[in-house]
Amino acid sequence: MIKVKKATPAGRQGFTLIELLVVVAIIGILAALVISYLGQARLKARDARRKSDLKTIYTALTQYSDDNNGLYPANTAALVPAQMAQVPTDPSSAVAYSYAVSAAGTEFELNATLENANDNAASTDGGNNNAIYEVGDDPGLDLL
Ligand SMILES: [Ca+2]
Ligand SMILES: [Ca+2]
Repeated sequence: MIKVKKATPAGRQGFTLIELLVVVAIIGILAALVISYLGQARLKARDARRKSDLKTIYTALTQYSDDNNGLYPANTAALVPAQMAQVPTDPSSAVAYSYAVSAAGTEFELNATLENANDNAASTDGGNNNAIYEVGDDPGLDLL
């Protein structure tokens, strides 16, 4: 038979089981909060990287167009090596960002999928898809 000693304020020997459970629960809650916060921070960092990548590719496409009579390439791989050493890819999937060029080659659109559902950049970019972050010189951004 297990004897449970009653804790008294005077002459305590240690923590009661309840006190230990409360401490463990508090540590668990704090750990969950920290992990959640770090996850959010990393997610936002990846989204910032996606926006920056699209800006970089946009600039390279503009340079390509300047060098090629105002025409954009059929794919972003054509930017290497003259306009950029390497075309950036999505930080999570390492897949190339979606790119489309108009039939005449005079307009383009670039897309990235953002992870942060609270980021309104995808719905305020002027494009035709509120779930996707779109940039380009196509006025309605409706090539993709
Ligand atoms: Ca959009
Ligand atoms: Ca679009």
